[in-house]
Amino acid sequence: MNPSRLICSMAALVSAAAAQAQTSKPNVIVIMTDDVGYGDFSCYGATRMSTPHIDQLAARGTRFTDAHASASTSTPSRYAFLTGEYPFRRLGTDVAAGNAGMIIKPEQFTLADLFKRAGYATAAIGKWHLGLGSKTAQQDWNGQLDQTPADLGFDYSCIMAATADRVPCVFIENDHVKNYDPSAPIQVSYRQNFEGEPTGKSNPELLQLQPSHGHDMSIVNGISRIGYMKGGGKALWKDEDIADSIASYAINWIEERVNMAKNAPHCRKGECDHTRRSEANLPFFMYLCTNDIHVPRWPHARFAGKSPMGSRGDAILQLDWTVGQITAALQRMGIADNTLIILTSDNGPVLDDGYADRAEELAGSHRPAGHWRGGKYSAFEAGSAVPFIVSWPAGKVPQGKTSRALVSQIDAMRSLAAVVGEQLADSLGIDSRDHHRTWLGLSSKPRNYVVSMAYNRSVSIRTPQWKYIVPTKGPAMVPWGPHIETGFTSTAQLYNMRGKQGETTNMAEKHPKIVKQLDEQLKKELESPQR
Ligand code: NG6
Ligand code: CA
Repeated sequence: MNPSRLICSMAALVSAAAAQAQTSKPNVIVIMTDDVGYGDFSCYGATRMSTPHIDQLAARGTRFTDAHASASTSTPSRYAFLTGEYPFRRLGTDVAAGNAGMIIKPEQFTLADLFKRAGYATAAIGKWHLGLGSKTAQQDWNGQLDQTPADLGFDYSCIMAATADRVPCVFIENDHVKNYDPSAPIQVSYRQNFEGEPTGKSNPELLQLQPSHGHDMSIVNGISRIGYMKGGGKALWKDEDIADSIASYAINWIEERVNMAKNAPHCRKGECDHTRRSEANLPFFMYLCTNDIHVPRWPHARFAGKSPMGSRGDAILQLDWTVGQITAALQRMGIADNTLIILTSDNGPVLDDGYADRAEELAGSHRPAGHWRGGKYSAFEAGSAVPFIVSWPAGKVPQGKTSRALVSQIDAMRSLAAVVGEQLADSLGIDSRDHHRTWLGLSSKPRNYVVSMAYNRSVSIRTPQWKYIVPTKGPAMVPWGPHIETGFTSTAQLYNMRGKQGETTNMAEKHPKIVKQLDEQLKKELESPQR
Protein backbone atom coordinates (compact mmCIF):
# COMPACT_ATOMS: atom_id res chain seq x y z
CA MET A 1 0.00 0.00 0.00
CA ASN A 2 1.46 3.34 -0.87
CA PRO A 3 2.02 5.70 2.04
CA SER A 4 -0.67 8.14 1.06
CA ARG A 5 -3.28 5.36 0.97
CA LEU A 6 -2.10 4.07 4.35
CA ILE A 7 -2.50 7.53 5.85
CA CYS A 8 -5.81 7.69 4.12
CA SER A 9 -7.11 4.44 5.61
CA MET A 10 -5.82 5.41 9.06
CA ALA A 11 -7.59 8.70 8.74
CA ALA A 12 -10.69 6.83 7.60
CA LEU A 13 -10.49 4.68 10.73
CA VAL A 14 -10.09 7.71 12.95
CA SER A 15 -12.92 9.34 11.13
CA ALA A 16 -15.11 6.22 11.48
CA ALA A 17 -14.36 6.12 15.20
CA ALA A 18 -15.20 9.79 15.48
CA ALA A 19 -18.39 9.13 13.58
CA GLN A 20 -19.17 6.27 15.96
CA ALA A 21 -18.59 8.50 18.94
CA GLN A 22 -20.74 11.13 17.30
CA THR A 23 -23.64 8.82 16.59
CA SER A 24 -23.64 7.52 20.13
CA LYS A 25 -25.04 10.93 20.94
CA PRO A 26 -28.68 10.67 20.02
CA ASN A 27 -30.51 12.94 17.67
CA VAL A 28 -33.07 14.75 19.79
CA ILE A 29 -36.50 15.83 18.61
CA VAL A 30 -38.83 17.66 20.94
CA ILE A 31 -42.35 17.60 19.57
CA MET A 32 -44.02 20.48 21.37
CA THR A 33 -47.74 20.31 20.65
CA ASP A 34 -50.09 23.17 21.33
CA ASP A 35 -53.02 23.14 23.78
CA VAL A 36 -53.19 19.36 23.82
CA GLY A 37 -54.69 18.12 27.06
CA TYR A 38 -53.70 15.20 29.21
CA GLY A 39 -56.70 13.22 28.00
CA ASP A 40 -56.50 13.97 24.27
CA PHE A 41 -54.60 10.89 23.06
CA SER A 42 -55.87 7.34 23.13
CA CYS A 43 -52.80 6.19 25.04
CA TYR A 44 -53.89 8.66 27.73
CA GLY A 45 -57.44 7.36 27.84
CA ALA A 46 -59.26 9.13 24.97
CA THR A 47 -61.86 6.75 23.59
CA ARG A 48 -63.85 8.76 21.08
CA MET A 49 -61.05 8.64 18.56
CA SER A 50 -57.64 7.05 18.41
CA THR A 51 -54.12 8.36 17.93
CA PRO A 52 -52.26 5.27 16.70
CA HIS A 53 -48.96 6.97 15.86
CA ILE A 54 -48.69 8.69 19.22
CA ASP A 55 -49.72 5.47 20.94
CA GLN A 56 -46.98 3.69 19.00
CA LEU A 57 -44.46 6.27 20.17
CA ALA A 58 -45.58 5.59 23.75
CA ALA A 59 -45.33 1.84 23.12
CA ARG A 60 -41.74 2.39 21.98
CA GLY A 61 -41.00 4.51 25.02
CA THR A 62 -42.09 5.66 28.46
CA ARG A 63 -45.30 7.58 29.06
CA PHE A 64 -45.57 9.93 32.02
CA THR A 65 -48.78 10.46 33.97
CA ASP A 66 -47.71 13.40 36.16
CA ALA A 67 -45.75 15.71 33.85
CA HIS A 68 -46.06 19.47 33.89
CA ALA A 69 -45.45 22.49 31.75
CA SER A 70 -44.18 25.54 33.64
CA ALA A 71 -47.15 27.70 32.70
CA SER A 72 -50.71 27.28 31.50
CA THR A 73 -50.24 29.39 28.37
CA SER A 74 -47.81 29.14 25.52
CA THR A 75 -45.30 31.98 25.66
CA PRO A 76 -44.29 31.58 29.31
CA SER A 77 -44.33 27.80 29.02
CA ARG A 78 -42.05 27.81 25.97
CA TYR A 79 -39.82 30.47 27.50
CA ALA A 80 -39.26 28.15 30.47
CA PHE A 81 -38.73 25.12 28.31
CA LEU A 82 -36.08 26.75 26.14
CA THR A 83 -34.24 28.68 28.85
CA GLY A 84 -34.60 26.56 31.98
CA GLU A 85 -35.76 29.70 33.79
CA TYR A 86 -39.24 30.10 35.28
CA PRO A 87 -41.30 32.72 33.45
CA PHE A 88 -42.27 34.47 36.68
CA ARG A 89 -38.68 35.65 36.98
CA ARG A 90 -39.05 37.76 33.87
CA LEU A 91 -41.68 40.33 32.95
CA GLY A 92 -42.81 40.31 29.35
CA THR A 93 -43.24 36.55 29.20
CA ASP A 94 -47.04 36.63 28.85
CA VAL A 95 -48.85 35.48 25.70
CA ALA A 96 -47.02 37.42 22.98
CA ALA A 97 -48.49 39.38 20.10
CA GLY A 98 -47.36 38.46 16.59
CA ASN A 99 -45.24 41.59 16.41
CA ALA A 100 -43.58 41.21 19.81
CA GLY A 101 -39.83 41.62 19.85
CA MET A 102 -37.82 38.54 20.70
CA ILE A 103 -38.51 37.64 24.31
CA ILE A 104 -35.44 35.50 24.93
CA LYS A 105 -32.44 37.76 24.59
CA PRO A 106 -29.53 36.70 22.38
CA GLU A 107 -27.20 36.65 25.37
CA GLN A 108 -29.43 34.18 27.23
CA PHE A 109 -28.42 30.54 27.17
CA THR A 110 -30.96 28.28 25.51
CA LEU A 111 -31.52 24.64 24.86
CA ALA A 112 -30.28 25.21 21.31
CA ASP A 113 -27.05 26.72 22.70
CA LEU A 114 -26.64 23.63 24.83
CA PHE A 115 -26.90 21.39 21.79
CA LYS A 116 -24.54 23.58 19.76
CA ARG A 117 -22.03 23.27 22.57
CA ALA A 118 -22.41 19.49 22.36
CA GLY A 119 -21.66 19.59 18.63
CA TYR A 120 -25.21 19.30 17.31
CA ALA A 121 -26.91 20.84 14.32
CA THR A 122 -30.06 22.60 15.53
CA ALA A 123 -33.41 23.59 14.07
CA ALA A 124 -36.66 25.19 15.21
CA ILE A 125 -39.75 24.41 13.16
CA GLY A 126 -43.40 25.46 13.50
CA LYS A 127 -45.10 27.54 16.14
CA TRP A 128 -42.66 29.91 17.80
CA HIS A 129 -44.58 32.49 19.88
CA LEU A 130 -41.50 33.94 21.54
CA GLY A 131 -41.23 37.12 19.51
CA LEU A 132 -38.92 38.10 16.66
CA GLY A 133 -36.76 41.10 15.98
CA SER A 134 -35.00 43.34 18.45
CA LYS A 135 -37.94 45.72 18.88
CA THR A 136 -41.67 45.19 19.25
CA ALA A 137 -43.68 46.45 16.27
CA GLN A 138 -40.51 47.54 14.44
CA GLN A 139 -39.84 44.41 12.41
CA ASP A 140 -39.17 44.71 8.71
CA TRP A 141 -41.37 41.89 7.46
CA ASN A 142 -40.34 42.74 3.90
CA GLY A 143 -36.64 42.44 4.47
CA GLN A 144 -34.43 40.94 7.10
CA LEU A 145 -35.40 40.40 10.70
CA ASP A 146 -32.64 41.59 12.97
CA GLN A 147 -33.21 39.02 15.73
CA THR A 148 -34.28 35.47 15.10
CA PRO A 149 -33.85 31.97 16.54
CA ALA A 150 -30.37 32.04 14.94
CA ASP A 151 -29.41 34.40 17.77
CA LEU A 152 -30.54 31.75 20.23
CA GLY A 153 -28.48 28.89 18.85
CA PHE A 154 -30.71 27.54 16.09
CA ASP A 155 -28.84 26.89 12.83
CA TYR A 156 -32.08 26.78 10.91
CA SER A 157 -35.61 27.91 11.61
CA CYS A 158 -38.85 27.86 9.71
CA ILE A 159 -41.50 29.18 12.05
CA MET A 160 -44.79 30.94 12.58
CA ALA A 161 -44.05 34.20 14.42
CA ALA A 162 -46.73 33.61 17.05
CA THR A 163 -49.85 31.46 16.62
CA ALA A 164 -52.21 30.69 13.76
CA ASP A 165 -54.76 33.07 15.26
CA ARG A 166 -52.34 35.99 15.25
CA VAL A 167 -50.94 37.94 12.34
CA PRO A 168 -48.59 37.84 10.45
CA CYS A 169 -49.95 34.69 8.78
CA VAL A 170 -46.72 33.68 7.04
CA PHE A 171 -43.87 31.31 7.76
CA ILE A 172 -40.52 32.86 8.51
CA GLU A 173 -37.47 31.01 7.31
CA ASN A 174 -34.35 32.10 9.16
CA ASP A 175 -34.47 35.89 8.89
CA HIS A 176 -37.06 36.46 6.19
CA VAL A 177 -40.62 35.66 5.18
CA LYS A 178 -40.73 32.33 3.37
CA ASN A 179 -42.07 32.49 -0.21
CA TYR A 180 -41.98 36.27 0.08
CA ASP A 181 -44.18 37.90 -2.51
CA PRO A 182 -42.74 41.29 -3.59
CA SER A 183 -46.03 42.19 -5.21
CA ALA A 184 -47.75 42.15 -1.79
CA PRO A 185 -45.60 43.93 0.80
CA ILE A 186 -46.50 42.98 4.37
CA GLN A 187 -47.69 45.42 7.00
CA VAL A 188 -48.55 44.40 10.54
CA SER A 189 -50.16 46.33 13.36
CA TYR A 190 -51.68 45.41 16.68
CA ARG A 191 -53.10 48.91 17.08
CA GLN A 192 -55.14 49.76 14.05
CA ASN A 193 -56.46 48.40 10.81
CA PHE A 194 -55.04 49.34 7.41
CA GLU A 195 -57.34 51.51 5.39
CA GLY A 196 -59.80 49.62 3.24
CA GLU A 197 -58.94 46.19 4.64
CA PRO A 198 -61.88 44.03 5.71
CA THR A 199 -62.08 42.69 9.25
CA GLY A 200 -64.02 39.87 10.87
CA LYS A 201 -65.95 42.48 12.80
CA SER A 202 -67.06 44.58 9.86
CA ASN A 203 -67.24 41.84 7.20
CA PRO A 204 -68.47 38.60 8.79
CA GLU A 205 -69.89 37.60 5.41
CA LEU A 206 -66.33 37.00 4.20
CA LEU A 207 -65.61 34.38 6.86
CA GLN A 208 -65.49 30.63 6.52
CA LEU A 209 -65.05 30.30 10.30
CA GLN A 210 -66.78 32.73 12.67
CA PRO A 211 -65.07 33.93 15.83
CA SER A 212 -66.85 33.20 19.13
CA HIS A 213 -64.87 35.74 21.12
CA GLY A 214 -62.09 38.10 20.05
CA HIS A 215 -60.40 37.10 16.76
CA ASP A 216 -62.37 39.63 14.73
CA MET A 217 -59.58 41.63 13.15
CA SER A 218 -57.80 40.99 9.83
CA ILE A 219 -59.14 38.25 7.60
CA VAL A 220 -56.68 35.79 6.09
CA ASN A 221 -57.87 32.71 4.23
CA GLY A 222 -61.47 33.48 5.28
CA ILE A 223 -60.56 33.40 8.98
CA SER A 224 -60.35 36.53 11.09
CA ARG A 225 -57.41 36.82 13.45
CA ILE A 226 -55.95 38.78 16.34
CA GLY A 227 -54.12 41.82 14.96
CA TYR A 228 -54.11 43.57 11.61
CA MET A 229 -52.11 42.75 8.55
CA LYS A 230 -52.05 43.79 4.95
CA GLY A 231 -50.35 42.08 2.05
CA GLY A 232 -48.50 38.79 2.10
CA GLY A 233 -49.85 37.51 -1.23
CA LYS A 234 -48.37 34.13 -2.07
CA ALA A 235 -46.54 33.95 1.24
CA LEU A 236 -49.78 33.75 3.25
CA TRP A 237 -50.38 30.34 4.72
CA LYS A 238 -53.46 28.31 4.07
CA ASP A 239 -54.61 26.97 7.42
CA GLU A 240 -55.47 23.56 5.97
CA ASP A 241 -51.87 23.17 4.80
CA ILE A 242 -50.04 24.24 7.95
CA ALA A 243 -49.59 20.71 9.34
CA ASP A 244 -48.30 19.45 5.99
CA SER A 245 -45.90 22.39 5.75
CA ILE A 246 -44.54 21.89 9.24
CA ALA A 247 -44.05 18.15 8.70
CA SER A 248 -42.29 18.71 5.38
CA TYR A 249 -40.03 21.50 6.67
CA ALA A 250 -38.99 19.21 9.52
CA ILE A 251 -38.46 16.11 7.42
CA ASN A 252 -36.62 17.98 4.65
CA TRP A 253 -34.13 19.42 7.08
CA ILE A 254 -33.47 16.05 8.68
CA GLU A 255 -33.20 14.39 5.27
CA GLU A 256 -30.67 16.98 4.14
CA ARG A 257 -28.48 16.17 7.08
CA VAL A 258 -28.74 12.44 6.59
CA ASN A 259 -28.01 12.73 2.86
CA MET A 260 -25.01 14.92 3.54
CA ALA A 261 -23.68 12.20 5.81
CA LYS A 262 -24.35 9.49 3.22
CA ASN A 263 -22.79 11.35 0.34
CA ALA A 264 -19.81 12.77 2.12
CA PRO A 265 -16.72 11.46 0.32
CA HIS A 266 -14.54 10.70 3.32
CA CYS A 267 -11.85 9.10 1.28
CA ARG A 268 -12.15 9.48 -2.44
CA LYS A 269 -9.40 9.01 -4.98
CA GLY A 270 -6.77 8.95 -2.29
CA GLU A 271 -7.98 12.22 -0.81
CA CYS A 272 -9.39 12.16 2.66
CA ASP A 273 -12.01 14.59 3.56
CA HIS A 274 -12.88 13.50 7.02
CA THR A 275 -13.50 17.05 8.16
CA ARG A 276 -16.47 17.14 5.88
CA ARG A 277 -17.51 13.67 6.91
CA SER A 278 -17.55 14.42 10.60
CA GLU A 279 -19.40 17.66 9.95
CA ALA A 280 -22.02 15.74 8.06
CA ASN A 281 -22.30 13.27 10.92
CA LEU A 282 -23.31 15.87 13.42
CA PRO A 283 -26.24 14.69 15.45
CA PHE A 284 -29.19 17.06 15.37
CA PHE A 285 -31.60 18.69 17.77
CA MET A 286 -34.97 19.73 16.48
CA TYR A 287 -37.49 21.81 18.38
CA LEU A 288 -40.55 20.82 16.40
CA CYS A 289 -43.65 22.77 17.37
CA THR A 290 -46.94 21.79 15.85
CA ASN A 291 -49.67 24.31 15.22
CA ASP A 292 -52.17 21.61 16.15
CA ILE A 293 -54.33 21.74 18.09
CA HIS A 294 -54.39 25.50 18.66
CA VAL A 295 -57.21 27.62 17.23
CA PRO A 296 -58.22 28.25 14.52
CA ARG A 297 -58.60 24.52 14.02
CA TRP A 298 -58.88 24.15 10.28
CA PRO A 299 -57.39 20.78 9.37
CA HIS A 300 -56.74 19.50 5.89
CA ALA A 301 -59.61 17.83 4.00
CA ARG A 302 -57.92 14.48 4.73
CA PHE A 303 -58.86 14.96 8.39
CA ALA A 304 -61.89 17.27 8.29
CA GLY A 305 -64.94 15.39 9.53
CA LYS A 306 -62.92 12.28 10.39
CA SER A 307 -63.43 12.45 14.16
CA PRO A 308 -66.78 12.56 15.91
CA MET A 309 -65.69 15.71 17.75
CA GLY A 310 -65.56 18.31 15.03
CA SER A 311 -62.46 20.20 14.07
CA ARG A 312 -60.80 19.91 17.48
CA GLY A 313 -60.90 16.12 17.19
CA ASP A 314 -59.87 16.34 13.52
CA ALA A 315 -56.90 18.48 14.54
CA ILE A 316 -55.87 15.76 16.99
CA LEU A 317 -55.99 13.24 14.14
CA GLN A 318 -53.89 15.59 12.03
CA LEU A 319 -51.41 15.95 14.87
CA ASP A 320 -51.23 12.17 15.15
CA TRP A 321 -50.56 12.01 11.41
CA THR A 322 -47.70 14.51 11.82
CA VAL A 323 -46.12 12.35 14.49
CA GLY A 324 -46.53 9.35 12.19
CA GLN A 325 -44.82 11.23 9.35
CA ILE A 326 -41.85 12.10 11.52
CA THR A 327 -41.41 8.63 12.98
CA ALA A 328 -41.82 6.99 9.56
CA ALA A 329 -39.21 9.34 8.08
CA LEU A 330 -36.76 8.46 10.86
CA GLN A 331 -37.35 4.74 10.21
CA ARG A 332 -36.86 5.25 6.48
CA MET A 333 -33.58 7.05 7.09
CA GLY A 334 -32.40 4.37 9.49
CA ILE A 335 -32.03 6.75 12.42
CA ALA A 336 -35.12 5.89 14.46
CA ASP A 337 -33.33 3.90 17.15
CA ASN A 338 -30.81 6.59 18.00
CA THR A 339 -33.28 9.44 17.96
CA LEU A 340 -34.59 10.53 21.33
CA ILE A 341 -38.11 11.88 20.94
CA ILE A 342 -39.93 13.83 23.61
CA LEU A 343 -43.55 14.57 22.85
CA THR A 344 -45.43 16.95 25.10
CA SER A 345 -47.73 19.98 25.11
CA ASP A 346 -47.15 23.61 26.05
CA ASN A 347 -50.21 23.86 28.27
CA GLY A 348 -53.51 22.23 29.04
CA PRO A 349 -56.60 21.98 26.87
CA VAL A 350 -59.37 24.38 25.91
CA LEU A 351 -62.52 23.70 23.91
CA ASP A 352 -63.90 27.07 22.79
CA ASP A 353 -60.83 29.28 22.50
CA GLY A 354 -62.36 31.95 20.31
CA TYR A 355 -63.81 30.35 17.18
CA ALA A 356 -67.26 28.85 16.68
CA ASP A 357 -65.88 25.41 15.82
CA ARG A 358 -68.39 23.50 17.99
CA ALA A 359 -65.60 21.99 20.09
CA GLU A 360 -67.70 22.16 23.25
CA GLU A 361 -70.88 20.89 21.71
CA LEU A 362 -69.21 17.93 20.00
CA ALA A 363 -66.85 16.87 22.79
CA GLY A 364 -69.49 14.50 24.19
CA SER A 365 -67.92 12.19 26.74
CA HIS A 366 -64.38 13.20 25.73
CA ARG A 367 -62.45 14.69 28.64
CA PRO A 368 -59.59 16.70 27.16
CA ALA A 369 -57.93 17.16 30.55
CA GLY A 370 -58.51 13.57 31.64
CA HIS A 371 -59.08 13.47 35.39
CA TRP A 372 -57.44 16.84 36.11
CA ARG A 373 -59.45 19.94 37.04
CA GLY A 374 -59.44 23.19 35.05
CA GLY A 375 -57.76 23.66 31.69
CA LYS A 376 -55.56 25.99 29.69
CA TYR A 377 -55.06 29.29 31.59
CA SER A 378 -55.85 27.66 35.01
CA ALA A 379 -54.00 27.44 38.26
CA PHE A 380 -55.68 24.07 38.65
CA GLU A 381 -53.72 21.05 37.49
CA ALA A 382 -55.15 20.84 33.98
CA GLY A 383 -53.44 24.14 33.20
CA SER A 384 -50.05 22.49 33.30
CA ALA A 385 -50.56 18.70 33.49
CA VAL A 386 -49.72 17.55 29.99
CA PRO A 387 -48.96 14.40 28.04
CA PHE A 388 -45.28 13.55 28.11
CA ILE A 389 -43.77 10.67 26.17
CA VAL A 390 -40.07 9.85 25.92
CA SER A 391 -38.79 7.36 23.39
CA TRP A 392 -35.20 6.39 22.59
CA PRO A 393 -34.77 2.73 21.77
CA ALA A 394 -30.95 2.85 21.54
CA GLY A 395 -30.80 4.67 24.86
CA LYS A 396 -32.70 1.80 26.42
CA VAL A 397 -35.63 3.92 27.50
CA PRO A 398 -38.04 1.23 28.69
CA GLN A 399 -40.66 0.47 26.08
CA GLY A 400 -44.33 0.49 26.93
CA LYS A 401 -43.64 1.73 30.44
CA THR A 402 -45.84 4.13 32.38
CA SER A 403 -44.04 6.41 34.83
CA ARG A 404 -45.98 8.09 37.60
CA ALA A 405 -43.03 10.23 38.63
CA LEU A 406 -43.71 13.94 39.02
CA VAL A 407 -41.69 15.67 36.29
CA SER A 408 -41.49 19.18 34.86
CA GLN A 409 -40.53 20.58 31.48
CA ILE A 410 -38.31 23.08 33.27
CA ASP A 411 -35.79 20.24 33.58
CA ALA A 412 -35.26 19.89 29.82
CA MET A 413 -32.07 21.97 29.93
CA ARG A 414 -30.17 20.03 32.57
CA SER A 415 -31.64 16.59 31.87
CA LEU A 416 -30.74 16.85 28.20
CA ALA A 417 -27.34 18.30 29.10
CA ALA A 418 -26.71 15.09 31.04
CA VAL A 419 -27.88 12.99 28.09
CA VAL A 420 -25.40 14.66 25.73
CA GLY A 421 -22.60 14.80 28.29
CA GLU A 422 -22.46 18.56 28.88
CA GLN A 423 -21.78 20.24 32.21
CA LEU A 424 -23.52 23.53 32.83
CA ALA A 425 -22.44 26.33 35.12
CA ASP A 426 -24.93 27.21 37.86
CA SER A 427 -25.62 30.51 36.13
CA LEU A 428 -27.23 28.74 33.15
CA GLY A 429 -30.72 27.24 33.10
CA ILE A 430 -31.06 28.41 36.68
CA ASP A 431 -34.31 26.64 37.51
CA SER A 432 -33.60 23.46 35.57
CA ARG A 433 -32.43 20.30 37.34
CA ASP A 434 -30.98 17.09 36.03
CA HIS A 435 -33.65 14.41 36.16
CA HIS A 436 -32.49 12.55 33.09
CA ARG A 437 -32.73 9.11 34.65
CA THR A 438 -36.37 9.70 35.43
CA TRP A 439 -37.01 11.26 32.02
CA LEU A 440 -35.42 8.24 30.37
CA GLY A 441 -37.68 5.95 32.38
CA LEU A 442 -34.68 4.45 34.20
CA SER A 443 -35.66 5.76 37.63
CA SER A 444 -38.96 6.53 39.30
CA LYS A 445 -37.50 9.33 41.39
CA PRO A 446 -39.87 12.30 41.19
CA ARG A 447 -39.07 15.95 41.34
CA ASN A 448 -39.52 17.20 44.94
CA TYR A 449 -41.95 19.75 43.64
CA VAL A 450 -43.10 21.46 40.48
CA VAL A 451 -43.94 25.16 40.17
CA SER A 452 -46.41 26.40 37.56
CA MET A 453 -47.75 29.78 36.57
CA ALA A 454 -51.37 30.53 35.59
CA TYR A 455 -52.46 33.18 33.09
CA ASN A 456 -52.64 35.92 35.75
CA ARG A 457 -49.03 35.08 36.72
CA SER A 458 -50.09 33.55 40.04
CA VAL A 459 -48.08 30.48 40.96
CA SER A 460 -48.81 27.13 42.50
CA ILE A 461 -46.65 24.35 43.81
CA ARG A 462 -47.19 20.61 43.43
CA THR A 463 -45.38 17.93 45.37
CA PRO A 464 -46.00 14.26 44.68
CA GLN A 465 -48.70 14.46 47.36
CA TRP A 466 -49.91 18.05 47.64
CA LYS A 467 -50.97 20.95 45.50
CA TYR A 468 -50.94 24.44 46.96
CA ILE A 469 -52.37 27.40 45.08
CA VAL A 470 -51.47 30.82 46.48
CA PRO A 471 -54.36 33.15 47.27
CA THR A 472 -54.86 35.30 44.21
CA LYS A 473 -57.40 37.86 43.11
CA GLY A 474 -59.33 36.99 40.03
CA PRO A 475 -62.55 35.50 38.72
CA ALA A 476 -63.53 31.87 39.28
CA MET A 477 -63.96 31.38 35.53
CA VAL A 478 -61.77 32.61 32.66
CA PRO A 479 -63.59 35.88 31.96
CA TRP A 480 -63.23 36.39 28.21
CA GLY A 481 -64.94 33.33 26.73
CA PRO A 482 -63.45 29.89 27.34
CA HIS A 483 -65.52 27.94 29.86
CA ILE A 484 -62.67 27.08 32.19
CA GLU A 485 -62.28 27.30 35.95
CA THR A 486 -59.29 29.44 36.83
CA GLY A 487 -58.60 28.00 40.27
CA PHE A 488 -58.20 31.56 41.60
CA THR A 489 -59.47 32.24 45.14
CA SER A 490 -58.55 34.88 47.68
CA THR A 491 -57.81 32.23 50.29
CA ALA A 492 -55.21 29.47 50.28
CA GLN A 493 -56.02 26.18 48.56
CA LEU A 494 -54.43 22.90 49.48
CA TYR A 495 -55.32 19.65 47.77
CA ASN A 496 -54.31 16.10 48.51
CA MET A 497 -53.36 14.80 45.09
CA ARG A 498 -53.02 11.27 46.40
CA GLY A 499 -56.55 11.33 47.77
CA LYS A 500 -59.57 10.41 45.68
CA GLN A 501 -60.98 13.95 45.79
CA GLY A 502 -57.93 15.51 44.12
CA GLU A 503 -58.55 19.19 43.53
CA THR A 504 -62.14 19.13 44.75
CA THR A 505 -61.67 19.26 48.51
CA ASN A 506 -59.70 22.16 49.92
CA MET A 507 -57.70 20.88 52.91
CA ALA A 508 -56.01 24.20 53.72
CA GLU A 509 -57.86 24.67 57.01
CA LYS A 510 -57.23 21.10 58.05
CA HIS A 511 -53.48 21.21 57.37
CA PRO A 512 -52.24 24.73 58.17
CA LYS A 513 -48.68 23.48 58.74
CA ILE A 514 -48.47 22.03 55.26
CA VAL A 515 -49.89 25.26 53.82
CA LYS A 516 -47.26 27.24 55.68
CA GLN A 517 -44.45 24.98 54.60
CA LEU A 518 -45.45 25.01 50.91
CA ASP A 519 -46.07 28.74 50.98
CA GLU A 520 -42.58 29.30 52.36
CA GLN A 521 -41.08 26.97 49.79
CA LEU A 522 -42.85 28.81 47.01
CA LYS A 523 -41.78 32.21 48.35
CA LYS A 524 -38.18 31.04 48.43
CA GLU A 525 -38.47 29.92 44.80
CA LEU A 526 -39.97 33.27 43.83
CA GLU A 527 -37.01 35.03 45.41
CA SER A 528 -34.29 32.88 43.87
CA PRO A 529 -33.72 29.42 42.42
CA GLN A 530 -33.57 26.74 45.11
CA ARG A 531 -30.95 24.03 44.73
C1 NG6 B 1 -55.79 34.36 23.99
C2 NG6 B 1 -56.66 34.11 22.77
C3 NG6 B 1 -56.68 32.62 22.52
C4 NG6 B 1 -55.28 32.10 22.37
C5 NG6 B 1 -54.44 32.47 23.57
C6 NG6 B 1 -53.01 32.09 23.44
C7 NG6 B 1 -58.45 35.79 22.56
C8 NG6 B 1 -59.84 36.16 22.90
N1 NG6 B 1 -58.01 34.60 23.00
O1 NG6 B 1 -55.69 35.72 24.23
O2 NG6 B 1 -57.45 32.33 21.41
O3 NG6 B 1 -54.69 32.60 21.21
O4 NG6 B 1 -54.48 33.86 23.77
O5 NG6 B 1 -52.88 30.74 23.34
O6 NG6 B 1 -57.76 36.55 21.91
S1 NG6 B 1 -51.48 30.11 23.55
O7 NG6 B 1 -51.70 28.67 23.57
O8 NG6 B 1 -50.68 30.48 22.41
O9 NG6 B 1 -50.97 30.59 24.80
CA1 CA C 1 -50.61 26.70 23.87
